[in-house]
Order: sequence, then C-alpha cells, then structure tokens
Amino acid sequence: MISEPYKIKEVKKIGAKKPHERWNILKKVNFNVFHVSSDYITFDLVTRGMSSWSHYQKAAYMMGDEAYAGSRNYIHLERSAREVLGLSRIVPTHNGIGAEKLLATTMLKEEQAVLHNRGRCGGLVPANGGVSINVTGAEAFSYHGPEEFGGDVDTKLLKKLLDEKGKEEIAYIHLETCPAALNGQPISLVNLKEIRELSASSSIPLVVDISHVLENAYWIEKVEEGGRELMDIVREIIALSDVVLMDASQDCRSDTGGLIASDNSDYFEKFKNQVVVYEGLHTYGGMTGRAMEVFAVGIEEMEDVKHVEWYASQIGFIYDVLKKRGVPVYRGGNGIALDVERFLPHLSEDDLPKFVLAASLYILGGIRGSIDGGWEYHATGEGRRVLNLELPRNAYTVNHLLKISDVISSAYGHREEISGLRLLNEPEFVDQAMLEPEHFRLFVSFPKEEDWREGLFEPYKIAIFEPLKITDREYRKGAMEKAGYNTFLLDSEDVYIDLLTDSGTSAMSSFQWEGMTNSVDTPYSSRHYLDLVDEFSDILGFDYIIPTHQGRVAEHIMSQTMIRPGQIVPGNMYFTTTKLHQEMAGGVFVDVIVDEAHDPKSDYPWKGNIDIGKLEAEIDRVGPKNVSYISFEMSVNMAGGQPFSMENLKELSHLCQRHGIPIMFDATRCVENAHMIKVRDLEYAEKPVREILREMLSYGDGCTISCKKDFLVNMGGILACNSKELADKFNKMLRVWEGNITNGGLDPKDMEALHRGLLDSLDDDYIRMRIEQTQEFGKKLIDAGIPIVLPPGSHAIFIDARRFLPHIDQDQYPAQALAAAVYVETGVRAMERGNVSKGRNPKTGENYRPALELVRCTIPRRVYSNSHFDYVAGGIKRLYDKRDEILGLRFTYEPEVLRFFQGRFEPVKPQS
Ligand code: P70
Repeated sequence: MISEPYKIKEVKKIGAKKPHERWNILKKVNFNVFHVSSDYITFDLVTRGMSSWSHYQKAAYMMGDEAYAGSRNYIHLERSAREVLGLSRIVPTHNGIGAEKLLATTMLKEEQAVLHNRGRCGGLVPANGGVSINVTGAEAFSYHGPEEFGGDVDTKLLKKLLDEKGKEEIAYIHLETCPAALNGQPISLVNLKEIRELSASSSIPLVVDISHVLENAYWIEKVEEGGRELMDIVREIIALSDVVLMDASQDCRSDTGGLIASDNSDYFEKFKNQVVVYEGLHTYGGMTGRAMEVFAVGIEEMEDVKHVEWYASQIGFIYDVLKKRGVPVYRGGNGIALDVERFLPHLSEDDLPKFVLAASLYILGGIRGSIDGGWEYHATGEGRRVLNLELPRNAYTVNHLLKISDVISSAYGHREEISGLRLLNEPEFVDQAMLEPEHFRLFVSFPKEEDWREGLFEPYKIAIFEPLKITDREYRKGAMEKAGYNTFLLDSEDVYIDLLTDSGTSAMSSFQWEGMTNSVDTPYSSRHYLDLVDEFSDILGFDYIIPTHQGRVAEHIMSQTMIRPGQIVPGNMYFTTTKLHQEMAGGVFVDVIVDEAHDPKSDYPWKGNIDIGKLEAEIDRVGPKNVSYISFEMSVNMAGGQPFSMENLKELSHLCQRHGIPIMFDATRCVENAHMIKVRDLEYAEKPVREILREMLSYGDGCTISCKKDFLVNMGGILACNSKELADKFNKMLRVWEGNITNGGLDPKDMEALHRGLLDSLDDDYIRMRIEQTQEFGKKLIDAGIPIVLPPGSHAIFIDARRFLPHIDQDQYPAQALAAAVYVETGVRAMERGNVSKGRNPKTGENYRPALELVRCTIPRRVYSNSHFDYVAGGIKRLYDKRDEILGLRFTYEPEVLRFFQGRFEPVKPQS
C-alpha cells in the first residue's frame, strides 16, 4: 500500500521550537522528557491515546447518553464486542490498567505467581502480593524483528514451571499481543496454541491482552497463515483465551477506556462484582458514555483491516530509511526501537545513555520517545537497552516520518559528541528522575544548517481522519459509465482522492472547531461577527468588512453596485462566476492578462500579470469614465493558479491612480499569491506572508473573497472596501439578498471558523508546505513526461489534454475523456476545463474549441499527504503509457447552460 486509506478531516497544531529553545525547556524539567509540556513536543511517539479518530468516532463522541445504569452506549459497546470479537461477556473499565486491576484483584492470591511475556510488568501483580515471572525466551530482548515473534513464550520453561508449581502457586498466564515493552514484538499462533494446551492441561487460566491484536494478527498472517483474513486470526486468538483484556486506546484508537471479558461464568461474575468496587458500575466501568461510544465504533472499525496494513507499512518505511542510513534500529509491531548500546557505545551505564538519547532526540527534533514506569527497569534493567519510539495510528504523514528519520540519523551522525547525564536524586519511577548534564555543559551539539534535509513537514498532525473506500478498476468502470463519463456525477463515496476542487474542501483545525463548539446563536450582532470584522480589517487593511455566505454573492453585490451598463471591466482572465455577474450588471469583461497566460508551455513566473500596454489601450479606447474598475484576480484560477507580481501591481496602481479607476481584487487565493511573491521576488524573501498580503491589498480599493479556498473554511465569503459610501451601498443590497449585515447569511459558527481559519492560513510554515505540495506534485508529473501547464501553480495542476491525447479531436472532448479515464485508472477525481466547460457559440451552434483544453487536478488544503500524490502521479503516468487506448466522447445529454455540470456522454468507437 503506497498511500493512506483515508483522508485528513481535522488537523491539530504540533509544537514548533528551535533546538536552543528546546534545550532551555528541557533544562527547566531537569532533562526528563516526560515532563515537557505537549505544546513543545513536535512528535510524541507514544501510542496510548495518541492515535487519530475516524470521523465516525468523532461523531460518536457527541452521542454519550451518560446514564448511570444500562446506558445505550454500553449496549452498543457490548454488541460490537460480541459481533466483531466474539466476546459475549464484557465488563467495561476506565482503561487498560482498570481491566488488569479487576484481573489481579479477583484471580491472584498472595504469593502466587503470574507467568508472562510482557517484557516488563506493571505494579499490579506485586501490589496484590504476587510475583511475576517472565517466560519469554532469552531471544525476546534481542529484538530481531517482528517476523521472529519475539513475544513468544519459551514453552519448555513454561511447562517446567507449570509442572513444578501447579495451580496452587500459579494464578494465571498473562500474555500480551505485541507487548509494548518488547517493542511490540508479536507472539506466534503456533506458540499461542501450545500455551493454550499447556494451560488447559494444568487448569491454569490463560489471560490474553488483545490491545495490539491487529498488529499481531498482521504478522501471523505474513509469516504463518498466508492469505487468511486478519479478523479471522483475531477471533481465533480470542477463542484460545480464558480471559481477555483490552486497552481501548490502542487498536481501537480511543483516548481512554478498556474492558475485561470471559466466557467463563465464574470469572465473569467476579469481574462484575469487583467492577463496582474499583471502577464504576458494570455498565460503564469508569468510562463516560461518550468514551464507550467511541470505543464501540473503534471495535467495529477493526474490521477495516487496511488501516493496520497502512500502519505496518508506515513503520516499515521509517525502519527501512533508518536501516539504510546505518542507524542501529529494530522494527516492532507498534513502532521502532533504537539500540541504545550501539547508538552511544562511548557512554557507560552511569552516563544513563537511554535518557541521554531520549533528551537528545527531543532537543534535536522535538521527538519524545516512550519512557515511563519504574526507574530501575529503564536505567539498569533490560529496558536500558532500547529506546522505544511508538507510532500513533493514522496521525502522521510521510513527511513527518522522514523528519523523524532525519532527526534520528542526524543524532546518530553526531553521536560521538553526545555526552552523559547524571542523576540528582533517587527516583523510584521515571517521572521522579532529576538529571543534569555531566561536566556542566551542553551534552548534545546543535545541528549545523547543512545537516538538515530541506524537506518540509506539515506543521500539524492528523486529529481526525475519514476512511476511504478502495475500489478496483472494474468497479470504477461501472461507476464512470453510470455517471455518463462526467466526474461531477460520481458519488464522492466512489472516489479515492478527490481533486475536483479546492473550494470548501479543506480540513479544519481543532483550533477552528474549538471556537465553533463554544458559539452563540443569533442572527444579530455577535462576538463572532465582531471578531471576524476586526481580524479581517486588521489583516487586509480595509475599513469595511462585510460577510457573505460565499464568493459569488460578493461578486453579485459588487458588480450591481459598481458597474454602469455599457462600462468595460478589464481583468486578468475571466472566472466563470465573476464574469457572469459583471455581465448581468451590464458590464463588458475585457481580458487584459499577459499573453504568456494563454500558452501552457510558457514557464513565465508571473502569468497572472496584467499587460499594462493592453490595459492602457483599452482605457484610451473607451475613456476612463467607461471603465467601472479593474477586476484583478490573485493566483489566477483559469490560468493554472498563476500569481501576479508586486511590481505589476504597483505599476497598475500608478496607472489607475492617474485615471481615477478603482482596483477591486478577487482575493480568493490571496495568501497563495502572497507566498508566490515571497518565493519568486528576492525583495520579499524574508518578509512574513502576512506583511506581503497587507502590502498587496494596500494598492487596491476593495475586494471580493470566496473564503472557501485560502481561508480554510467550508463556507464563507467577504466583501471589503475603504469607502463608506460604497460600504453603505453594499450593505443595502446585502440585507435584501443575503441576510443581516451582521452575518451575511452565515451561521455564526461558520464566522468563528472563518476568523480562526484566517489566522491558520497566515502561518508561514503551513502555507509554504501547502504550495510546496502542489509544486512537488507538478514536478513529479513533469518528470514522468506528462504535459502540464507550466509553471506548476499554487492550488492546482492542469494537465494539457490536447498534448496528452493528440489523437482525439477537440469536438470529441479530450479533457472530458481524460478526466474520465483518470478516474477509471486511479479512483482520482479531477475536473474538465476545456471545450465542454466553454460551451457552444449560440449563433453558430459550434463548440468554442478554446485554446486551453485542460484537466484540473485541484488540491484541497490539509487533506492529502505526499503519499497520496505519489499515488496520483504514478497512476497518471500509467495512463499516459497507454493513452492511445483512450476514446473520445460524444454527448448523450447536453444541457443548454453550464453543460459541464449535468452533461452525459458515451465513448465514440473508433472507425475501423
Ligand atoms: C473552483 C471554485 C470559485 C471561485 C473562484 C474565484 C477565483 C470566485 C469564485 C466563486 C468553484 C467553482 C465555481 C464555478 C465553476 C466551477 C467551480 N471557484 N472567484 O472550484 O466563489 O464558489 O465561493 O461562490 O475560484 O475553482 P464561490
């Protein structure tokens, strides 16, 4: 699997600090990473409660009934455990420890032993007077790799102990699937079956912790049971156990929760009676109703095994990168482990190398490894040998993994300069340890600039994901036929990667959601409205900010207010809705964009510029009074997402000043244009995007914005200007056409999301990453020889269908045919922007046959990872290699207006 079986639905900011800042942060907490606040952590490599939820789980979180007894959520949890896992009798608990507590307090008597494969036991066995005995082979701590099943029990040793001690002295056998302390090394099915027999013949109960059962089943299928269904293996493991424990925060990706289950009615009765002592009632066990609901959905989603396959491939990816770079690393079921002894061989045990490595990775890259529990174990016991870096599920992208690998390999490259830490107190637990650098100096050298990959990573992690349906070619062929070869008519459910538009398709951030959750409802004035106006006015610099429900309404109001019938409206290439509203107001749109914009092969960097000569000629032709305003679009959509330059804008501003003509921007993609200026104009290289944007807008008189693009919301628009007289006119229309002047027809929640989306969009790291993603995707296509519009733009890549399919005449709609073929080949949805969109000349009835016959692959913000784009580029390349097979299309149904939305087609069979 090369790309995620999900898309990103909500993102959460991650800490971004510089190494020297992190050094100071770490010093304040006595060089113990456990105590660093998560705000300063970039990559928290611990799995418990750290995975991302599916959007169904997020919805479930809102559905807690919070009844004390017999809640609906418990009934749901009980049903999913039964139906998915075959567990007929469960007792819920507040987390994994809660489940183990019920086990230890009911099944363990003083001085009895617990035989286990857990690497390290928690404190519950000793706390209840028992002794834990590790029965894994000596091999377990040599960490070969998951295919070696390091979680296996030494069955000879087990048999010996069972025979010697018997059921008087042994309480139970406690196995973990992929024990975390053993770097998630799985246990084999063969071994499990042998243990089952031994435990049955000695009448000693077998307890299996299934928190990591999916990863475990993954390796069983790979090595022992090729071709078998993973869930079938999971259910077999469960059926082998007398008692099952589960921490909901692992395979089920919950934040909290757990359960204990047993078919044995005696055990079950004991758990049920004990749960009221320690956890809660047997129908909630210390979980909120909403936590049970999330857990229940998590169990159901275990059936979607492509997630565990993706998880394994992510771990494999990071492992392979590190291995190739010579770093001493092991691969486990739930992450990787670094071999401390080989990483820092020059340090002695007294130098506390494991803690030194943990602190170094934090300082160098904001990574926090997983170290908690008993101090002895990590400082002097088996645990001292490896530093586990667990990978949360569905939370990080390939860029994150590369960054993590870079930090680790950079630390490894400088390992000899790393010196030790020493202990200042006598801790019993890791969280108590206070450390300081030896020799009173920095114990790790800061990286030199050149040591770092230029590679970027998203300044956020995945908070919520949406699972995607993976379909095959045959299925998609049928779906495309059903949709009449028009990608607009596909069900989004049948689409794997949706590149139809970047409009309203962004993933919101938890920061945006936070504001929406605490919203007020009123159609009149609200803090959401007031904050929105303040923030936009401050950032854009316009005095009057008027919200609208989306962009085209702002265009309608501006056009109706500012255009006198017969006036011309010069602009840098048309946009459909903009031009439509200008014409409806009686204006005549005149395209004054530079010629390069119409040439897909030209790689001129400022294809969004206005040709000042052309414009002057127009002004001379009609006279300045007959020009209503200049309609100046940022990051010109139809030209391929092409920016204009600050120089061009300044020149335009001079010209318009002279003639008294207003400049009204379409600032829909203004942040992207500002970033392009930063990248392509040396004078602006060091300036924050926010400042560049402010300067750009200062040369104009007002703007319309479809906020559904750059401002990271799913709905919203803005109309802005500096003139009170104009604003009054805008508001007058707004009241009639949209809603109140205090909401423009927007839900207050959406205004709050917009206010916060504006702030999110001006994060320089984010916008750099966003545009780099588009550019990289463009480069991949260019390298594969695919003809695209040059240079790659900011919000989309446009494929030149004429050059892709030279054998198809434009009247057989090559761009339409190509968009359909891309879908069938890859499950990716793109949009036709060519002959079909342009329509027919009403006089002649002929198609316009425009110069640009394009397929637009538009990139939603914060939704897809670079892995997704590797997949898309690979698929388009495959299609390009068999492009001769693609047939032209003809209409079977052709609407009179905007035919691209509803039109239906069929392939034209070649004449033999
Ligand atoms: C797209 C979307 C919307 C848009 C725009 C610019 C530069 C204004 C608007 C309108 C949606 C779309 C619209 C018409 C045909 C196809 C697709 N562009 N200015 O996918 O804003 O949608 O909020 O009313 O790009 O490019 P709104």
